[in-house]
Amino acid sequence: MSTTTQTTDRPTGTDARTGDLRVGIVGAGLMGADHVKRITERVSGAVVAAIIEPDAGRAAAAAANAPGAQAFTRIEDAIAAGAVDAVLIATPGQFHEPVLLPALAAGLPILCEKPLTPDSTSSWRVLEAEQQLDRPHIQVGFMRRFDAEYQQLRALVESGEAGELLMLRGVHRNAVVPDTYTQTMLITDSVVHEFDVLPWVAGSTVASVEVKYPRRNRLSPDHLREPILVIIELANGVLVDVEMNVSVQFGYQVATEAVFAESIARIGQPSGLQQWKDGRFSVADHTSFVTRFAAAYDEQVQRWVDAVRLGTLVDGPNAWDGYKVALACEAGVTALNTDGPVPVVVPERPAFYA
Ligand code: ISE
Repeated sequence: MSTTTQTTDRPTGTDARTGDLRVGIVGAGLMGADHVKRITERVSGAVVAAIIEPDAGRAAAAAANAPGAQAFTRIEDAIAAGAVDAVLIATPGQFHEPVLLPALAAGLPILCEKPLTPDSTSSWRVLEAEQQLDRPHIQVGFMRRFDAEYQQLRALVESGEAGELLMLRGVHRNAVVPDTYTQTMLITDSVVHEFDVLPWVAGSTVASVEVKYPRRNRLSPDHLREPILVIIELANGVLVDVEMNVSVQFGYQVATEAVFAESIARIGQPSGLQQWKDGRFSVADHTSFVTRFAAAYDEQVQRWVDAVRLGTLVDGPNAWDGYKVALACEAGVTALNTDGPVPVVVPERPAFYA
C-alpha cells in the first residue's frame, strides 16, 4: 500500500490505465475488509484504490488484499488527492454522516452500508445534501434485496399467482453478539434489515411497530433483554412478525414464511450439505451473515459498480429508502419501551427520488 498522493488528468469515473472504477473503502472492520476482498477478487470493472481507516492495524490488514491501494485516515484527504471515483462506506452507522456529506459535496457516487444514518433527523440532512446534486448518488447497502430467494418471493407477491399476501412471518437469529451490541441495536443494527426488505417484498411501507417480550434467554448478555417479537403493520394491511434473537448459540438464520390466500411460501431454509450419519440427518447451516448473504453482497456491489460506470449511479435502495427505514427504526426503538404499536409517519417523498 502506498501513502503517496497525486493528482492526474485522467478521465473522470475510472482508472486512466485500466478503465476500472477506483473505489475508496471507508472503514476496514468486518464488512469493510470483506468488501475489499470482494472488489479485488470477484467484482469486475472496479479496483480498491484507497482504504480510508484511522486504525493502522486494520488498514494494513485490509490493504494486504488490495494491491496498490493508497491509505488515508480521512475521507477529505482521499478526495483532495483525487484518489477515488466512488466511495463504499462500511463504518458503523454513527460515522456515516461525516463521510456522506464530504463525499456528496465532491459529487462522488456512494454505496453506504446500512443504516443510512442512525436517526431520521441526520438522514434528512443527508437527503437535503444529496438534493443539491443533479440526481441520487447514494445507494444504501440493504443487501437482502439482492438475495435470490427474497427476489423470488417478491416476484411471487407481484405475480398474484399465490393469491393475496396476508402475512409475513420472519426469524432473524444470530449465534451471539459482541459486548458492544446494545438493546437499541436489536432494532437499529438487526431489525433494520426487515424494515427495508419486508415492505419491499410486500409492496408497501411500514405503518407501525410494536415490540413484545417473551421469556428472556438466560444465555443473553446481561445487558440485553431478548429475544424480542417485533410486530410490523404495513400500510397495505399485511401483518409482519419477526423473532429477533441474538443469542441462539448455534448459528445464523434469516428466514421468512409468507402466508398467501392460496399458498404458503418459505425462504431462507438451510440448503447446504446434507448428511446421513449415525442414524441422524444433518444439513450444513450458516454461522454468520458474511457467508449467509455472500452471494447477495457480491450481486449488490457488482450492480452498484455497473450502475456507476453506466452513469445511472444507483441500482437498488436509495437514500429515500434509507430515510424511511430510519423512521421505522425510531418507532422500533420507542416500541422497545412502549405498550402497543408505535405509528410511523412518512412525509411526502421529494420529487428528486421519484
Ligand atoms: C449485523 O450488523 C448485520 O447487519 C446482520 O445482517 C444482522 O443479521 C446482524 O444482526 C447485525 O448485527
